Amino acid sequence: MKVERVDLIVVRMSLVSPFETSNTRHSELEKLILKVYTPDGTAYSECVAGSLPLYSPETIGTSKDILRNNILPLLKGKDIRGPDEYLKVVAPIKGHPMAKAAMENALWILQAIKDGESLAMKIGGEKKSIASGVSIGIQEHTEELIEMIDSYLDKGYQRIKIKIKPENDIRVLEEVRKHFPHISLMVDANNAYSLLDIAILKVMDNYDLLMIEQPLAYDDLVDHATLGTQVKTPICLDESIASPSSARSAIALNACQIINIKQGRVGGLLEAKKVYDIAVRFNKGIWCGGMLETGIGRAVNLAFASLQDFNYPSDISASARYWERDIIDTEFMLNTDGTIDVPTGPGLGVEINEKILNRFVLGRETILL
Ligand code: OSB
Ligand code: MG
Repeated sequence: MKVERVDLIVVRMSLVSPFETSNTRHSELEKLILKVYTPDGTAYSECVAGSLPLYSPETIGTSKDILRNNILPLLKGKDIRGPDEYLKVVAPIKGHPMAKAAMENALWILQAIKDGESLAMKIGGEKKSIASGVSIGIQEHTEELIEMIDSYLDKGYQRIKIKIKPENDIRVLEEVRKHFPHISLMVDANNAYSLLDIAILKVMDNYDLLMIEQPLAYDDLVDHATLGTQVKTPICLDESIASPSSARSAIALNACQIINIKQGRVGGLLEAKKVYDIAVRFNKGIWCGGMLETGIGRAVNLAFASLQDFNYPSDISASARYWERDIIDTEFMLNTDGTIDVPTGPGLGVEINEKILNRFVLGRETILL
């Protein structure tokens, strides 16, 4: 595949309801979309970086910069045989997994289209549908949270994840468990605690949580390992797993029992498959995380989540949970058994609506290779 041109398109889109975590609150999100041109065809892909470095060090700005000045120049004039070769070509560039993943995803998609296969097939995914969970942001009033949980349970989601932060944790869990004593429930702290909070974290053992996701700092495997000796609730890592090698470190240190794998966070589908393989080999729990992607990125996540050995519900919810208007026309629906079907058409298997996409554009930069 010869990449001849890439458009870096920044869009702003409105969420159906504001999303609050321990460190951000958004009712709109900016997204970086790539349109990649080759002589064989074009493909869209999505970069999962946010506009601010609050989830990881990367941003839309750094991703554009690294793509324009470092990744794309390395592809110039080369016939890249596939994601494997692509990773070797960009290997000298340290870090920036989200920027690398955005381009890698496009190459997978182009390859899948060329071979007339779905992306899921291309990466070896076998599941026809995936177990779906929903991630709910921090709510100002717990009654609202209870109502939201109730309505998501009604729709059939297989597990509920709620965001927590200090002051918004035990009190909330107490209420939620009072209303829903037996549901599959987990929490995500997005780094909001430290080992100084060990007393609070221990109290969370009383709420029969499926897991606690990323309680401590994004780069602190050692403290997560220490925490694991003090609490019974399984620890799941998200932000801390930035690559296959950090997955190996986390496992060697016994820093987690479960890994939330986000292909964008670890540098693309090939790297994500390595994390998956490592986790499977060491009997760790695994599920596919999300970054409030547009339909483009969510189609990639669905393909990834179709790998056989994912053993917890993933953060891949129905389209209706995310955008007022998505930039794909295909709607992902929640089946009554709480699953979502994996697209089967060639490539992403979804229809991108360029008219709608153009309506959301904040800026577009064309790079000719
Ligand atoms: O921490 O898992 C997270 C969304 C954006 C950034 C980080 C996270 C999340 C979510 C939502 O929890 C997952 C989704 O449904 O896309
Ligand atoms: Mg998380």
